[in-house]
Amino acid sequence: MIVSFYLLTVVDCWFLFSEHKVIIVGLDNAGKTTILYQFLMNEVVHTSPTIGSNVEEVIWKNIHFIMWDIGGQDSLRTAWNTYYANTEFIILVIDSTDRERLSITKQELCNMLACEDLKKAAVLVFANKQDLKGAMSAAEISQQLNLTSIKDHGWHIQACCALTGEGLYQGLEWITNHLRR
Ligand SMILES: Nc1nc2c(ncn2[C@@H]2O[C@H](COP(=O)(O)OP(=O)(O)OP(=O)(O)O)[C@@H](O)[C@H]2O)c(=O)[nH]1
Ligand SMILES: [Mg+2]
Repeated sequence: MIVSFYLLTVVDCWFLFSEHKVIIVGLDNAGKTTILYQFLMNEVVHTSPTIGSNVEEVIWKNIHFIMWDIGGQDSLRTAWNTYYANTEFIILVIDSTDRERLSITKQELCNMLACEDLKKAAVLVFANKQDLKGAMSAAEISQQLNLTSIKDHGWHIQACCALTGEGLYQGLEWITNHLRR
């Protein structure tokens, strides 16, 4: 009886005992590196454009995430797929003031979701830079990206500001709830 209860608890909490791979993608200047280091250190770091990637272990509520922040410049995007294997979550970061390039993000998202390696990955979209005048709302971005058409992946969109940290942990909360399902 006690053994089966223990086993049940372990099975229920499997996600606490493993590492979860997260890739942070999005166009250059979206705020990916800023978000990664907010998660790691709770502070805003000075960033320069990422060439290649940064990887950090982020522990939140006893859950271990291995987060890969991948450079978003045009010339680097063709290499994104080298990071896809074993990814559980895609964090797609958007500069909510960058209306002109939202269609490029839409195409990149579409390409990612068609990849076999990301078949089981769920998507968290961060509508970042909500502090800036003229930022698109999460609802507007959701509509532009046609997120409701995504049927074969879990997805969620969260408005945030990486400079203050507002919204970031609500996003992580969605990820952890998704793991518990
Ligand atoms: N106002 C404002 N600025 C932000 C926010 N998040 C990030 N930034 C700024 O946006 C700029 C780019 O941020 P990064 O985190 O370097 O962007 P990135 O997505 O990693 O860019 P690449 O490495 O080139 O792909 C920096 O000057 C950040 O301080 C935000 O929420 N609000
Ligand atoms: Mg960066």
